[in-house]
Amino acid sequence: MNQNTINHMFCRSIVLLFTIVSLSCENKPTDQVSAQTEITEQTSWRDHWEKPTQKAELLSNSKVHKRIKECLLDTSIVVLTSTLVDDLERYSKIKALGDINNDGVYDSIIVIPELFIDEEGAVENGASAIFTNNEIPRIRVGVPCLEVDYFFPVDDINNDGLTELGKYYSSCASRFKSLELISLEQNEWKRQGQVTFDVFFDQPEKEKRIEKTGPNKFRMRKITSGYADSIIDIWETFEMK
Ligand SMILES: [Ca+2]
Ligand SMILES: [Ca+2]
Repeated sequence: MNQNTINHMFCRSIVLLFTIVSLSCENKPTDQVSAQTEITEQTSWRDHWEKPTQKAELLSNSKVHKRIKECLLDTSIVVLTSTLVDDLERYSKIKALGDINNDGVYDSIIVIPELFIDEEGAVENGASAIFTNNEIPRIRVGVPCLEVDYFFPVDDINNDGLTELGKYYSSCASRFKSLELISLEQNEWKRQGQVTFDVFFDQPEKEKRIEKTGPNKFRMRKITSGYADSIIDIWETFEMK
C-alpha cells in the first residue's frame, strides 16, 4: 500500500467518523446541545489539517509569501500545514505568467497544499495554484502533485482580453498525464480542451502543444503510443463556446 492510498483511506475514515458522530448526535434532547457539538466538530475537523501551532508558525515566518498567509487566514481554504511546513522551499516558488487579466500588472502563481473537498464532501490531499493578484480565483486540483511549472500562458483565444492558460495535470502515479486549456469565465476557471500527455513522449515541450488557430479556435497536440509500437501524434481541434 503506498502513502497516497494510506492518506486516502485515512481521509475517508475521518469523513466516515464525523458522519457517524454527527448521525449519533441527531437524537440529542435539545437543539442547543446539537449545535454546540457541531461547532466543536467543525473546529477539530479543520484543525486536523490546518494545525493551529503550524499555522501560527507560518504566519509569523517572514519567508512565507503574503498571499500564502492570506490563504491561511481565509476560512474557505483548508491549507495542509504539515505539508507546507515540511517543504517550505517547494512552496516558495513563484512563476510569472505575464499580465493575464489585462489590468497592466504582471501576474504570477504560487502553489499551496490544500485539502480538496469534492461536491459530495469527500476529501483528498490536494493543491491549488494561487495568484499574486488575489482577485484572480485559485486553480484547485484533487492531487498533491502540482508545480508552478505546470501552468503557462497560451493566448487570448476568445478575444475577451483574458489570456487562456495551459495546464499540465498529473495523477501523480500513472505515465498518462493530461494537458488542458483553461479559461477564466465569470470568475471561475473552466476547462475548454484536453488531450493526453504521455510522459514517454515528452518532446516537444508542453508549451508547444497548444495553438490558437482562429477566433475561439485552438488545437492541442496529443502524442502517445498506439497498437504494435506505432505512435499516435495528432492535433485535436477545439472551439470555445
Ligand atoms: Ca494582471
Ligand atoms: Ca480569453
